[in-house]
Amino acid sequence: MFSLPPLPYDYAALEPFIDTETMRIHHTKHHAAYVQNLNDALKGKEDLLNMDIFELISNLKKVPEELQTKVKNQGGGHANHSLFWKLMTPKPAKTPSHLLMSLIKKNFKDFKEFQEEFSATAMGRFGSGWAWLVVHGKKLEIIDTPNQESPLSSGLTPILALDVWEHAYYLRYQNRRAEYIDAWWNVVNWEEVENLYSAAQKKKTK
Ligand code: MN3
Repeated sequence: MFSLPPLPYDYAALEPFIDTETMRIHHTKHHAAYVQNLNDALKGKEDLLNMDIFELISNLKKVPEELQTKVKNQGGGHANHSLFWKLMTPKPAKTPSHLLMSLIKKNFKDFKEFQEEFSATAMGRFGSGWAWLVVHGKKLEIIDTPNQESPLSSGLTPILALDVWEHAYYLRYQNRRAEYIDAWWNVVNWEEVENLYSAAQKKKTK
């Protein structure tokens, strides 16, 4: 069975950038529903229910064909939000560490250019979905996905995630997605981005 992971901070911790009520509803209603729906969809399939969520999403072929769409949507929702919470923090470093910064500069010219490209990708995602920084071979790339599709299902490793579904910002920002994106940069957990990058490197050399 999959379960809702607790937030690593309290619901008010990301104020004023992400408001308390949005965090509460997003976690206890939206994320919780993905977990519940995933468990319901996989009822009786103990082997799948016992998998790590990120392993499951990385290996959709292991799921019976008639359940793949459900797992992609509900399991993707669970995996994506589990990452998203950890990638925000009330006590962020202003910029990435030396290692991460040098990688960003190598792949995107400079930090400002990287932020602009990421924000533009998040703005450009039509309808619901996510913007991502992913590890693709030796490169870092910015991509977006529709709905709850995870980059993991395409063999890419996400190290930064931004939810641009309206439920992620509508209470405070209404239709102003750009303001939400600008605010979100203030709570990015760069330390966790680097942890995910390092884990991706270790996985590759295994
Ligand atoms: Mn969401």
